[in-house]
Amino acid sequence: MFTYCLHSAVDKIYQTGRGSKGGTWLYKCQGLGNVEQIQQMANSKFEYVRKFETEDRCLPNCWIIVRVDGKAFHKFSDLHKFVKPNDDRSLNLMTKAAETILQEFDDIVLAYGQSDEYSFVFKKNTKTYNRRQSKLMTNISSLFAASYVFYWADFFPDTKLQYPPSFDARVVLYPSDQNLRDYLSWRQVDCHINNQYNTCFWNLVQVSALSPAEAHGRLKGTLASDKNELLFSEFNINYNNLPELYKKGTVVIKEQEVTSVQREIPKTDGSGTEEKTFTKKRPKLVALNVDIIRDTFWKDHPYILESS
Ligand SMILES: Nc1nc2c(ncn2[C@@H]2O[C@H](COP(=O)(O)OP(=O)(O)OP(=O)(O)O)[C@@H](O)[C@H]2O)c(=O)[nH]1
Ligand SMILES: [Mg+2]
Repeated sequence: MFTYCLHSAVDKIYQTGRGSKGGTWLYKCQGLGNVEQIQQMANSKFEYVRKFETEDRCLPNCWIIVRVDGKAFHKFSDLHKFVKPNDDRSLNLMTKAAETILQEFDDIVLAYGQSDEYSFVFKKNTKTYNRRQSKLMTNISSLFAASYVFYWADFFPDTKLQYPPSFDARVVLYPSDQNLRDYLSWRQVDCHINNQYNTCFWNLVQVSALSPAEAHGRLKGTLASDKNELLFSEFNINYNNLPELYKKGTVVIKEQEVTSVQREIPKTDGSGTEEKTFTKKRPKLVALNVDIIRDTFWKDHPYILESS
């Protein structure tokens, strides 16, 4: 509105700078010829309200993690008849949405997802959005939700989307590489624990026809080994043979893809052209269902922790 009034007040105004929210406004006027007058108008008596905005820049030199999580997905998954306890369509759609985020943000070096959540790791010294938390998390959660909807029909061709899903987001900072690895280990252990419990629970309900309360009662106080034993003895399921996608979740990384191209270039002595081979490196997204707790993954992909 303000911009509109200002525009109508002068013959011609060019705006430069970073935009209305927090940036410097610079008006170059033609016609009116009075820059000071325009600056006075820009610094209106309402301008002070901007000072109420809080500084939310992430600490320097820390890994920045943005984690998105589906809102009330217990309801969303029921309504859309997700396979219990793991629906490949949903898990793969989540990864597709995550890949959209990795493509959009160059400084994200890794993403890890399971169930209805995905964590995105920005390199330690990223300058993306000037490290502003609110910018990072709102842009990621909105793009994630938009992508989830955008690609829905590719993964659920026979299921109509009943309502727009949404995802919350939070930012967490980790100062050390070990903290970052422990965070990712925590999420992967969570994936395994939930998967083990849910596999037992839904077999008790769907195969043994226990009520949900009875199934909960049956699993109360059991250890991991008890659950594996239950799966094997009652349902002939060897937990270790379940898909890695269910047990480990998905880690998406950017690997350098090296491609070679042949080009005709002029010879240095000017006598025509010659064919030369050039190599090009570009990041390629790779989704893996592997252990990210042990050292092997980090040794195989050293550039992740080396990125700064
Ligand atoms: N059947 C099925 N359900 C899933 C799958 N992935 C996620 N869910 C559901 O999504 C829920 C995710 O858990 P939470 O994020 O803790 O719970 P929520 O209902 O999303 O609630 P808030 O995140 O607090 O809004 C699970 O408990 C399941 O009900 C899947 O592959 N199959
Ligand atoms: Mg959720």
